[in-house]
Amino acid sequence: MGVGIGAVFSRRFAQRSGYSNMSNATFQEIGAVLRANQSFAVLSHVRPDGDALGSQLGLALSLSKLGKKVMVRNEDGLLEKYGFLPGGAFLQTPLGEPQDFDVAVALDTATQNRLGTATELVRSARIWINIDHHPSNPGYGDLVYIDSTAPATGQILFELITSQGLPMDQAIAENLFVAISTDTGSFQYPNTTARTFEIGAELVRCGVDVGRVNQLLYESYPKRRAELLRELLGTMRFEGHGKVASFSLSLKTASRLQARPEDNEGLIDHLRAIQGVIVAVFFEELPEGKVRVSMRSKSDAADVCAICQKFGGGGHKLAAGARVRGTLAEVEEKVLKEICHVVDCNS
Ligand SMILES: [Mn+2]
Repeated sequence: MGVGIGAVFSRRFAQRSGYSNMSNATFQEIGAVLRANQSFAVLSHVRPDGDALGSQLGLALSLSKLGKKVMVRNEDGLLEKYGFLPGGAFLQTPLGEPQDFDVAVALDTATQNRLGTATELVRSARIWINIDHHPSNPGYGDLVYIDSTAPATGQILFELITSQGLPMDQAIAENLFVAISTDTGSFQYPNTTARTFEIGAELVRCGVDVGRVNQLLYESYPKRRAELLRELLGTMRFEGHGKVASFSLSLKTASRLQARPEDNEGLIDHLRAIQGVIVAVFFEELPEGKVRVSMRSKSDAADVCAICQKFGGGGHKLAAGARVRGTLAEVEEKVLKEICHVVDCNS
C-alpha cells in the first residue's frame, strides 16, 4: 500500500497535539487507504442534512463498487425527505453488534462528539479518516482532509473520487449533487464557486436529472412543514433596526404539529431572504433543557461561527449553530444580545 503505517501514526499524534489544518493528508494518501483496506464504517453527524447523507451514500456506493464491505451509520438514519437517494438501503439496515473495521470515515462532522451514537457500532478501526469543510473542525483522526473553502463535503468527495479514479456512476453522482445543492442553497450561497458549477456540470454529465432531483428536494415537502412555517412566522421578531431577524419553535408547538426535526431544514432562509436582515436566527427548544440555535449571516462582517463558538457551538462564517442550556426565553435574550453586540444594531 502507498501509505506506510508509520506515516499514519505520526499523523495521528500530530493531530492530537491540538493543531489542525496544518497537515491535510493528500487525496493520494486517502485513496491508497481506501483501496488497500476491506471493511469501512462511513459515519456522519447527528441531525444529518443533505450534505451529510449525500456524502455518506455517495462514498459508500463508490466503496462497495470497489468490492469493499461498507457500513453506513448516523444517529438518525435516512430522513424521510431524503428517501429517494440511491443507496438509501445502507441506512435502513437494522443495527447489529459493534464490529471491528479496517477504516472508519467521518464525513461533514466538525467534532467527534457530533457523531453521536453512530460511533457505538464501531468497536475498533485501525485508521480514522476525517473529511470535512467546517473551519472549526479541530482535525481529529489519522488521515484528515479539511477544506473550509469547499461549500460542501460532497464537493471534496467529488474531487477525491475523480482524482483517485474511484468508481463514479449515476447513483453516486446523484448523491454528490444533492450534497452540494443542499449546502449551497441550490448553488446560490456565496460559498458557490466556479468550481462548484463545473462539478455540477460533471455530475449532470454522469446522469443526474436536475429537474427530477430538484423537484424531489425542493418541491416535495410534507404539508406539516408549511404549517410549521406558518407557526414560526407568527413568532418572528426583529432587532437592531431590522438587521437581526429571528423566530422560535417551542416543544409544545412542535408536538402539536407533529413536526420532525428535518422539517426545519431551510426554513431559516425565509428570514435571511428579508431585505436589510444581516443575521437570521432560529431558536428550537430541545427536550433536555437546551435550545438549538441556528444562525445565518449575509455579511462577512457578521461572523456567526464566532458568535456560536461563544456558546459552545461552531460551523461556518455564514452558517453556524450551537446548543445552549436554558429556557427558550433565556437563550433568546442572551443570544440576541450577543448578536447585536457584533452587528452594529444602533444605526
Ligand atoms: Mn456540509
